[in-house]
Amino acid sequence: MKKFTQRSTTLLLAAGMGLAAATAWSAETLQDVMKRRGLSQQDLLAASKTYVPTGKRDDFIAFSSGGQSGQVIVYGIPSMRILKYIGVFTPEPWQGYGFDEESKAVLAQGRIDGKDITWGDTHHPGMSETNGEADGQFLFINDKANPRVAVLDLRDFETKQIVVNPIYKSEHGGTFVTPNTEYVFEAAQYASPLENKKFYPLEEFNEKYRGGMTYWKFDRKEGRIDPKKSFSVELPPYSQDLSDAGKGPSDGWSFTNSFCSERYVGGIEKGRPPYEAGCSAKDTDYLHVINWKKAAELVAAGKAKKINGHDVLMMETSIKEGILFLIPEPKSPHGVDVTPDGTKLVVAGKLDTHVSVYSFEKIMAQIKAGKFESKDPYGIPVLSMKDTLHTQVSLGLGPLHTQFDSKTCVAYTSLYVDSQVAKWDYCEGKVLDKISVHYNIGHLMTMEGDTAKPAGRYLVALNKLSIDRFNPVGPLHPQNHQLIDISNDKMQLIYDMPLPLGEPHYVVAIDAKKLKPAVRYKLGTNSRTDQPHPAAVRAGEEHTDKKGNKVEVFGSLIRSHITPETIEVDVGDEVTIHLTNLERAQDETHGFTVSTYNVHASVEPGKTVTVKFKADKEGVYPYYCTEFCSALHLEMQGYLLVKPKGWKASKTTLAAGTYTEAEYKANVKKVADTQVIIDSVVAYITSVNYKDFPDVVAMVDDAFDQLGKTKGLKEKHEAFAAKKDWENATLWAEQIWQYQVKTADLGLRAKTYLEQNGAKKVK
Ligand code: CUK
Ligand code: CUA
Repeated sequence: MKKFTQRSTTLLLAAGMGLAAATAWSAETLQDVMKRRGLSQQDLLAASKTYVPTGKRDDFIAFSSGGQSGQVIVYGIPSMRILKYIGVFTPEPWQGYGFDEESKAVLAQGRIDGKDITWGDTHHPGMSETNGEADGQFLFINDKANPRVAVLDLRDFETKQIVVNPIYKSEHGGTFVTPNTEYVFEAAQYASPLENKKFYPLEEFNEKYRGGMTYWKFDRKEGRIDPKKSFSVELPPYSQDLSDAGKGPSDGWSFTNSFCSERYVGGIEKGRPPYEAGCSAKDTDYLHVINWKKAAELVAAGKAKKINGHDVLMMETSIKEGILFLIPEPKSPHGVDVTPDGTKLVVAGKLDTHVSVYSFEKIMAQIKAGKFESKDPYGIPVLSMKDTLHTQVSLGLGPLHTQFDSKTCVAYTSLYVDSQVAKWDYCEGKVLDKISVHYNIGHLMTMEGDTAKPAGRYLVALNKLSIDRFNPVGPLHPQNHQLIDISNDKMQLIYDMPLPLGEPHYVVAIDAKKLKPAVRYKLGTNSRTDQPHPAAVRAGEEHTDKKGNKVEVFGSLIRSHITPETIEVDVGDEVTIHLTNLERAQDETHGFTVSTYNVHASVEPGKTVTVKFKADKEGVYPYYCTEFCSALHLEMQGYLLVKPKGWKASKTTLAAGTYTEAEYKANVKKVADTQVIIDSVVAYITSVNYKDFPDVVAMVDDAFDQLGKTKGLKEKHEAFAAKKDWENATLWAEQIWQYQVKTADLGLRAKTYLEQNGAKKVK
């Protein structure tokens, strides 16, 4: 230990005096590297389009579904560097998600029929919008397997809420938002009886099984979905699929595809043709066109029926009130995407080579004129496909999803079977360019490409197979997100990114400048409710309460100690530990765990987190900080002592250390030397325009916070020294130095930042 601290002083001195190692330059030229690595001009061009130099940031931030991991993956574009995994439907240990009480409460909202469901099949992230444009405030994502929707707040990139769909057993067409995020859509997928736990045999499929479309009311002020103000529209058992919200002229309407409108129920085991045959036998399926604004009014007027306590507008009512229509669409469609100007909708039929572009104006004209070509078996008016189409364009095999460019009329459609992206003009109806991807593309995504104002520039192809793209890692391959430059007439493939967490069906991206995430919480925040945590403490307020067999610790974390450092309980006690991270410094997260009790918390600056467990095993259990937060991180430790029944202590004093006057004096000198460094760093910082750098101002604030903690400690060690208590004198002097190290660490970080970012001398 001694050795280490002396070395640290030397390091601090060296850094403080600007003796940092000089940068070594390689003598290799670009040509050398090209030759050595076998790269072409085209490769270099691609590399220079995606490379983000150290210290620089990406232009766009992507939120990808984590597929079967039930998480969200955040990455930067164009570098494709992964920035974060966010636990949503699934526990995520690093962030303590599912291991602390606050996040367990979020996961518990997603329980179904009283049971925990700790995985999710996430498909479609959706960003909140204001006037049809991505606003960077909230993210929504759906769980196809267990019909749920989650709300994430982009101030801290945390999951805040999970809502369970009250009437479906599966869903898919979510989460799509209305232009001002009034509602978040969730469409059913595999039809089932809407009443919970109702059994009907498949023979009653047509009569008793139903699909639907749910409109979750989003309360932006609260940052939460309001289930009481949410409603659904009952739909036929047609396997509703992807959806989109109207915008501009079509605002107030929603569009939902369907497949298997044949209402086939399979039975391969009984010798019946399988679903795949029965669900694609007819040439067309139905596009559902719903006036959600009017539907909301009808629900408000009491015209809905309560099913499982949830407002459902029954088909009969929707037909009578004229808010629900169907339009035939080509065979087994997948995506439906409304153009940025809201005048057209693009439908891709998986088993057709065409994309069909419908005109919203024509749809409205037909509805107004009451011109319906027929009715479906449930009495829903069916509009003529021919009379509502704007154009059809033959793009290739297996068109799935469509996204839009910042250039007018330009769209990109994924071709699953062809393994290509087609660039085409949806106004003129012609193909502009095609590029191969690897392989079998599902969704594709352009920057803010499903908003009213797409940002263009890049496209990400989300491929289902990666076969030969990456180093083999066993039979389960990574997914392949390919980045394509779309700023020119010809598309250029510039990067392959393996994603190893699950099948990310869809991803959305936003201009990074629109995101304004916080760097710390207000001291004592429960990050899952955004409310002050009732068990938060400030420095000096830490305490432990014991009532009967309940032990409640109100503790704190700060570099580099946990308060308290000993927790004594009796076997069988229920232990609750609340911890507040008192740090203000950026990125000074502390983690917390207790050996073998399956608890973990990530406590970011300002956050208060609770872990809870029953101390049902007598013994000694170390607890510690799980984030390497400082030079003395390993010493950020403590003991949970679980005493056996009827335990009586035989010794009452702790073993004394052996310290000498010389050691005390050495510590006092170390403190004085370090203060010289701190003073010189402070002199440098205040000699330049550091106040023009907000990040530095935060670091300087934090540095002084740490230094402030030395107050009164000098008097303390001197008083012990006067009594020749060398242990206490030495250790309190050491503690001053510990605070100094943290101060100097921050100060030096600030100094380096200023030097590298062109700080200027001030008078
Ligand atoms: S779906 Cu998977 S490729 Cu869930 Cu949007 Cu199309
Ligand atoms: Cu705190 Cu390690």
